[in-house]
Amino acid sequence: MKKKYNSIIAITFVIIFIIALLFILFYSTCFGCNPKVTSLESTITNYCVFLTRNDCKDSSNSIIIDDFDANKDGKIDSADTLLELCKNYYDIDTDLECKIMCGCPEIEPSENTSTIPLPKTYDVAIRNFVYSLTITNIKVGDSVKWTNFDVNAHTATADDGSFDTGLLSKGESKTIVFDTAGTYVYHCSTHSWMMGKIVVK
Ligand SMILES: [Cu+2]
Repeated sequence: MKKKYNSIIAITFVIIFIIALLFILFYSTCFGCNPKVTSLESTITNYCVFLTRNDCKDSSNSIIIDDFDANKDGKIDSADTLLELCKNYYDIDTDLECKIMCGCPEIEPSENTSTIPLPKTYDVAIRNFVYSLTITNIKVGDSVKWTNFDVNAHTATADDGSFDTGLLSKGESKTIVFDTAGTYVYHCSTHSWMMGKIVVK
């Protein structure tokens, strides 16, 4: 009776040992599961930190992650950007939502820049001793480009000395940027009767 009891204990231990061994074997080799697939979520979390630090304002979506299972189908996908990966993996529709999920502030930075009009350049031709535009209305940050088409050299020189194209020979041009609002009357330094005006608002 005691001998039978001992053998039952022994068999139980052997079974427990085998089960424990199978567990260890299963988790160490993962039986075909890809560690890259299982670590995607932690990778995204890690890259989120990177995104929040460097890329929240960057709409170019530049962080590339190689070889992860973006579609959760158990297969490794080719290289993708962090935001594409993040959107696929969490079924998120927009870059912004993914950025917010990563901890970026809820502002789409591109909105600010897109509403500011780009600076323009206005052409003023010099022909037959005349500036083609006598009054040029521009905005702060815009530029005026003078081009001389005469054989004689001309300048566009501010009366108050704030700008000067210098002598422009035939075919030469000079661009001046106007960063300060105001009215700028100018003339040609070699032909004082030639006059023009720039109004910067
Ligand atoms: Cu002149």
